[in-house]
Amino acid sequence: MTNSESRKSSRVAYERAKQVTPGGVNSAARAFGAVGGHPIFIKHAEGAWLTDIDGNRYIDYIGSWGPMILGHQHPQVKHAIQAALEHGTSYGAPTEAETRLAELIIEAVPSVEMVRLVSSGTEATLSTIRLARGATGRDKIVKFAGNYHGHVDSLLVAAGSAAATLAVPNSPGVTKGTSQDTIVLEYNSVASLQATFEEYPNEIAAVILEPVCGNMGCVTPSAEFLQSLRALTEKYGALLVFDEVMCGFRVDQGGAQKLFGIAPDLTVMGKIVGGGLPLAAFGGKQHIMKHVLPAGRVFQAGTLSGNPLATAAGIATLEALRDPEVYKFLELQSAKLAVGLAQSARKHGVPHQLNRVGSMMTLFFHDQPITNWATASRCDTARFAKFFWGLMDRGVYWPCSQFEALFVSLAHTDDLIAQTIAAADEALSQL
Ligand code: HOZ
Repeated sequence: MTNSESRKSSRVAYERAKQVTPGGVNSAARAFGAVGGHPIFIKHAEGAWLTDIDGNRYIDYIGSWGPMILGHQHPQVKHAIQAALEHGTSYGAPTEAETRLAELIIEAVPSVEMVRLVSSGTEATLSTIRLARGATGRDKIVKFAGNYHGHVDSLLVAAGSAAATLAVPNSPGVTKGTSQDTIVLEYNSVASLQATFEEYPNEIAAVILEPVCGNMGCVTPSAEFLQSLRALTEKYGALLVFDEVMCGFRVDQGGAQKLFGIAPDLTVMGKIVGGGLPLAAFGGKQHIMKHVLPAGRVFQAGTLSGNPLATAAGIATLEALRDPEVYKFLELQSAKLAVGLAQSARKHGVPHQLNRVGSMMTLFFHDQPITNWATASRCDTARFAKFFWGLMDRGVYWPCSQFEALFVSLAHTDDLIAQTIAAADEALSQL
């Protein structure tokens, strides 16, 4: 058992950080803002374990918010980064490794024929939106409440993740002008999608969504919703954009589009594709991607794009993921965890829903199905916070918000899953 006293160095580090960094963190999602207390400061990560600066050890279910699908310090990834480091850290000029990573992405992700590498998911999304508008000559973008696409101004409307957690779904600083062409609909609502296309038949450039949503907790699309998205965008000449930053290479080697058999026009990728280093990508059909500068005229550039260390980590990770056993193992471990969590919640009479796709999942504190932001936002967040600290005290590092998914990695052995279920059982018994 740990407790707040055993996290004293983190508390001191947090107070110090707050003097020089807004809220003491470099990304709002890390602030523990919805669960109270202070974040733990990390010293070391290995396999499925995190060690904080007080020396406490935690089984990690965040995995850097998704990238660490192979576990921390996976030997292949580590060696690839070390080997790349021998040749320098940044050139601002092309390398063959960038082409190799693009080839691996194209090989894995069914709809992607051409790729541009960038440095973060936000950058990939904003470039994709600009491309969709440039390629179609239209302005309007449809997005779904509770979906989060990075901190792109025009998409910070009814946004999920930290925006939902910290109650700023529409951020101050986003002008009316910037967001006036953003239409927000409810996830999984075919009727509102249909009505929107009927209202704006020639104005919608793209519909963007997380095809497995992780940013309002894990929420899955219905088959009807996915089919309507594809059929309606095709009918009205809009582009379908899958934001697979979280679910790409996660729910399947080919992402949600492979799992569900729906081909989007453009795909946004991040997290796993960079193997834990700052790298993201966007890609799609050649005739659309060829609008990107310098092949076309839609501006896109970046000094650190395709950075050699990040590219090496991405290649090593995607190569490891070519082994189909990886996804079988992730499914097995994740199913065990999900069953264990749900059984404990039932045993202790805690109203809950367990949503899961492969190694992404959320235990929601609500008794009704969670299918969109309207239902997710009704969850008992106070109860979640108590559960969260119950797990932390028992050495399990869980997403610090009801509106985030957890991630299982290859390093989550049977033993660790069993320890986690035991910790969750105790925590649930005390709610
Ligand atoms: N996109 C991550 C999961 N919602 C959060 C990462 C962050 O904002 O720091």
